[in-house]
Amino acid sequence: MRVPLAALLALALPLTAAPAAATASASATSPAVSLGSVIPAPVEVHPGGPGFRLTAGTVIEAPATALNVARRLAEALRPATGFPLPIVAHAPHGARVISLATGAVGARLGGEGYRLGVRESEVTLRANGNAGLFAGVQTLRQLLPPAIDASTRQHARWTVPGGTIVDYPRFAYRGAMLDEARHFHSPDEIKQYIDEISRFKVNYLHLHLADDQGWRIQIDSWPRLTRIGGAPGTGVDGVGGGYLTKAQYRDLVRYAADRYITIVPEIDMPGHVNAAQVAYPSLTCDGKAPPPRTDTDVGYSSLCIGKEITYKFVEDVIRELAAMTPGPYLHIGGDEAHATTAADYLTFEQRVLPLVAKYGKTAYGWNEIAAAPAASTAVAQYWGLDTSNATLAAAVKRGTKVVMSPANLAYLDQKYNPQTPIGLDWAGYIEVRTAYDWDPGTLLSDVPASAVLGVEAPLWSETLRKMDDIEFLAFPRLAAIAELGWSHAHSWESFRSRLGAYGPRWDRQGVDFYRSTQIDWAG
Ligand code: TNX
Repeated sequence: MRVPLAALLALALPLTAAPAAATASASATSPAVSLGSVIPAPVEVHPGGPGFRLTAGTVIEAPATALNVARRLAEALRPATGFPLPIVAHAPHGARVISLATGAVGARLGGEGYRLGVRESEVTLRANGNAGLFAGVQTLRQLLPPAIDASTRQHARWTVPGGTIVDYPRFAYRGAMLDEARHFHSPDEIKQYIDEISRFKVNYLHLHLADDQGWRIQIDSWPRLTRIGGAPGTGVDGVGGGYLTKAQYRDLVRYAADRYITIVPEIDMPGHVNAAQVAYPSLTCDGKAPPPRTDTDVGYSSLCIGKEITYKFVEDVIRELAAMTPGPYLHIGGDEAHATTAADYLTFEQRVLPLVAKYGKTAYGWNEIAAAPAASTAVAQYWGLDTSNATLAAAVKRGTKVVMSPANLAYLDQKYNPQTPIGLDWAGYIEVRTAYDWDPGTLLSDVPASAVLGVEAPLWSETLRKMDDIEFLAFPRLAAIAELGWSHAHSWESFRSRLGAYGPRWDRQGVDFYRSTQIDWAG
């Protein structure tokens, strides 16, 4: 095994918070990471003192109540380091330890904040609860060198720079959305996406489960929805198809919860319902089945607002979805209902928004729902291109909360530039800087920051067929949106340099990210 000279020199460097020169001279086998080089940027970073070196003798100490987080940490570090990293309740005296514990660490840290201390002898991670510990684990992972392959593993120095980080989120809601309807992505692909977004402290995954092309979630009381709407060939261009069984959905909910991510299911209505009407022609006004559609038009279908069976259908779906969803939100779409009259739209929303509350959930919908008075207790997801919205602003005065997903800034399905091989471009091109350079709290001039729950990055899947497609459009922009949701400070230059340093991690994880020319990617 030949070790490059630069690597040997880097090994001789002291293990303090990495000075810039150390970073530059470190080879790929032992890059020194600086304490602040974390995405999303932490609130407080205090470098200082000798760092911690992970060795074959390191143990992870955690109480039984934090075992889940300890397992996530061990799972992340064992394959990369080859170290056993046993999880113990009490570290033996003198052991090098990564210690996790929950307790009262201050109201300022809330449910998701954490305090990370790195000394020569130990790493201590403290939080009010496990969600905070998990967030701290994501930070700790980024403070270790990017994982390397097994052939060079033994030469790596698994060091964490010394110092303290105190961190907590700006917004409570930091989401990603995946469209399962236009192209179905398998449970394993969704899990992979969950893993990839959880690294950036995203805490909600919204699944768009039905649209004109297909229906992707089992509903027992209306079985033809998936039998017909989830059949092979129901993806855009007749490609793919499929649906989640209830067991698969519940398994995803658990998998996400183990990573402190809450699933938000969406059934879009009263528009975007062609697949449901193909399966059940009684849901159209004339009772005739429309043709199945696998093109990408929008705004042509509508539930029949005057028919009672419409509300039986909607209530059954909401009841079954609510029963398998422990999270607080149930998304009922409401966008682009161009085939529904404005009066019918109001009638429908006034009746359906309260149904979500009837089954114990907070109603969530695209910002068009704000037109209905019943939306005062709902969350509206803003997807417009403007910097003010009178209808939404009026609803906010009545109590509506807002999640920000402006299509020209936060839509992950939009192309980066005219050459981007996949994606759409109706909202404009979204380069990394465009995705980063805005403020979810102040973008809408007529909506106060106090009404903004957070931010979400939707990924519509008209042009996405495989995992690589998801990754290529999501990364790096998802990291930018996640930072807008988590970090209190905002600096493009800082983000740009941390993102450049992050690139090798995606490379080594095999994540097919977009190498934007706006970023100086580390090798
Ligand atoms: C608009 S944004 C839609 C979706 C499409 C998307 C494509 C929104 C609430 N509706 O139906 O998939 O554009 O970018």
